[in-house]
Amino acid sequence: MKKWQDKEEFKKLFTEKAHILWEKDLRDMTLNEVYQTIAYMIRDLVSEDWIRTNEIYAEQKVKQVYYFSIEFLIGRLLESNLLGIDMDDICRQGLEDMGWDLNKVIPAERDPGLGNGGLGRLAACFIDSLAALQLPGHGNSIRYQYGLFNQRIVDNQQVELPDNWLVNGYPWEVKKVDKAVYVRFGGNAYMRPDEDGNLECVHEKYSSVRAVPYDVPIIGYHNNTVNTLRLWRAEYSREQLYQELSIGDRRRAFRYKDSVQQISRFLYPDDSHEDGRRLRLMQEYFFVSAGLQSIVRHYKKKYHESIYKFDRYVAIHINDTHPALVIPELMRILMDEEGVSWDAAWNITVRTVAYTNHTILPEAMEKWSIPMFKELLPRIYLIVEEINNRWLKEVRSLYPGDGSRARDVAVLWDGQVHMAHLAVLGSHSVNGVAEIHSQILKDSTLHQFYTCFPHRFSNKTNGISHRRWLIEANPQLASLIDDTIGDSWRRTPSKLQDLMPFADDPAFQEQLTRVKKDRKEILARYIRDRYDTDVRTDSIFDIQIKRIHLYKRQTLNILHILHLYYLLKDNPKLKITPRTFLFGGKAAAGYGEAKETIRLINVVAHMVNSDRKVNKQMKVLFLENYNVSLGQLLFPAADVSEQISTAGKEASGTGNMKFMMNGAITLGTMDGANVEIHRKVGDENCVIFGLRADEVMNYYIHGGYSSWQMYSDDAAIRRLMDALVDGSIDGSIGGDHFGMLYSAFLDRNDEYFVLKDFQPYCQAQQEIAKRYGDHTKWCHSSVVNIAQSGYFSSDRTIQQYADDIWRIKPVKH
Ligand code: GLS
Repeated sequence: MKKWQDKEEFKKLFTEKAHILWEKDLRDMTLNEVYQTIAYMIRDLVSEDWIRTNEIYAEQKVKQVYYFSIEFLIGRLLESNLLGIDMDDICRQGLEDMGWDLNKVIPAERDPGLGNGGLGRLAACFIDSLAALQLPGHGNSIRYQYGLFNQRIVDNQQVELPDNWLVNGYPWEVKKVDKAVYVRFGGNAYMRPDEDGNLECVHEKYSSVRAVPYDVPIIGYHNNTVNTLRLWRAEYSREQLYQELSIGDRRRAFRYKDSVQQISRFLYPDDSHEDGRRLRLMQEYFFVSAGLQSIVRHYKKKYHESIYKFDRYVAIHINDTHPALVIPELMRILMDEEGVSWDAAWNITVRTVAYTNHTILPEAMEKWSIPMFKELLPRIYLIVEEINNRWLKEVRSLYPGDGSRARDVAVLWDGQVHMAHLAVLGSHSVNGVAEIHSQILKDSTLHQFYTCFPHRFSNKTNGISHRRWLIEANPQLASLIDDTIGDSWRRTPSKLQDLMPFADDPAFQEQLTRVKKDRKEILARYIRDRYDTDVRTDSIFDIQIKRIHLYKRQTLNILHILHLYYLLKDNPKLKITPRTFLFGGKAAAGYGEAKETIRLINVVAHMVNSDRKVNKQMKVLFLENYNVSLGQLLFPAADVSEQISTAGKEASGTGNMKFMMNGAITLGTMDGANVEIHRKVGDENCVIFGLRADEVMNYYIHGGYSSWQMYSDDAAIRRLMDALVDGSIDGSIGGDHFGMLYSAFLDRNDEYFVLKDFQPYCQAQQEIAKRYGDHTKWCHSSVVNIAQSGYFSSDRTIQQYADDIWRIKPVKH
């Protein structure tokens, strides 16, 4: 890896680069230009290694994995890349000499919002780990012109603004015009006999879309590996446009141009929810087809191996079902373009593809209407139909007379294409993302498939990049850890375990307290600057940051806050442990209850914060526009990590791991990866409450829960519910106030058991206060959490994928 020798060389190169890029005096440069200049300098340093990495993979003909995901929430790259090439100190010093502060330059980079939440962020942590472990693996996705919307709060409500993240250019990407491919939509497809009497497919009258790749280097950590994140942009094909124009149909020509440009324009702002829109299906096929075509082309050009050996050299991973069209698309390429028979193509496909399921919420299971699917992807539809026919024939012969089987496992059913079924059928491996989630997949969601293919199923508990979420986000804690146990944990995060003996060490506890206090002060400054509000850094920082969703139960949190407020109002002498409750997260624009939850939080926050009788003891804030960079400010400052989803609903969660790694105590239900966090740290070092997943399931199946009963039996709950609709918290007259939420709790029988878990949650909160009161014990817990968090590094997760699913090996150079 090339490096800058010292700060003098950095300054010289910076000046040269800045002059070429901006043609202006250094003193006139904006912070964004400073950031971009350094980004291009980093590109210069890594470019040889980037080329070399690909050459070595091809020379040694190693098996490579391609991670297909419709989202990669990569976050800002300047700091992580500087850390990766170990040039952060030189850069900082050089900038300082020239009058700039690196800490001020870093935020000048726009945070690319190419994802909604956990699923997209997981993909980003995974490619980070692949490069860190020197594994041959790359990402494949879409270069959205607009990322997830920017969130503003106006009159307590969420307002969505476009995220034009590319306005100033994106210095990390390289446009590869020569690698463009064409993707076909629409037209007619049918089978006809060729000269030898074999059936061949004809696909005619289709529309062509040009897919142009933009490559982003994924730089390994202190090694020479540079992998690639390939993002595809849709462009119209000039040939097709001219053809349409030459026929004289200008309207049609411009409609074509417009519809093509739509494909890579927006990221759909839904998380764990599908709405079956045509453009989304176009996006899915677009990046899948482009990605696969480029992989096959590269394989043929560089590996010089038979297409029948494809799966020995290529693994393709599909991150949820959004890229599941990989299965019929690979079949199409193998059969229509490479002349492979159905059976051979199917074997190659299944051996190549592996699938991860990320949610079991029924509303998130992707399904497409058959007529729409057929019209948009006629050739792919023929293949899916054949997959379905062959499969149902097999199922009927295995289970004769059992008609309901077909319904449970069909790919085509009830006028719809069931993507999860397609994904399981066309993959050799299916995994969930936390133990409890993988078990639920086997026991219920995909039970029928599990009985047919038990060997395909496994668990791979999620992880997070400790480089971004500890080394980069919390340098104060990282250097305390270095001073205490050495720095080998940076490469081998399981070594964080070595902190265990320091859990009761008074000197270490004191330093840790200092670090936490520093981080709370940094956050408090941010809050003061942006919201003109003071928060006490000696209060418990209790944080819930994640997408807003009924199942994640931000409502439970805010109802408890309101309850606490009433307790203080009812009893002015009451003293509680001071608390700062912080929320952050976006709601899908069309998700009414989620948007109402945001409004409720803001309304309660306003009431509490402006009440001088209570606001010394508690403060509530909703922080706007939660994203990766804001996360890097919040996780290190947390005392309490709110992980309070209805048990059985959160597949894994990954925020829970980021909090833990930064020494926060989990306050959570037995859901997702909380179960494993609890197992690692024990009852003494986290606080667990509420219904268990099997109890929740029992209520769903057998009934027996009435939220109206809770309402009549519990005066505290009654008061809270009434407050939602009587105008007392939003201070207005008339209207239905928070009627939508009231109705979800009471008229719709509280699907997520907020009222049922309310009292247990209040007790858990009391337990938190009690434990916080014993500072030594609290510190002990904090240390245990950090020490045990190494398991939740995505390096561990990726190693498991590499060994058990992809069968790929590191390539050292
Ligand atoms: C999600 C799950 O909801 C999360 O629990 C999980 O941690 C994440 C990554 O596996 O995937 N599924 C989804 O559609 N969005 C998510 O964040």
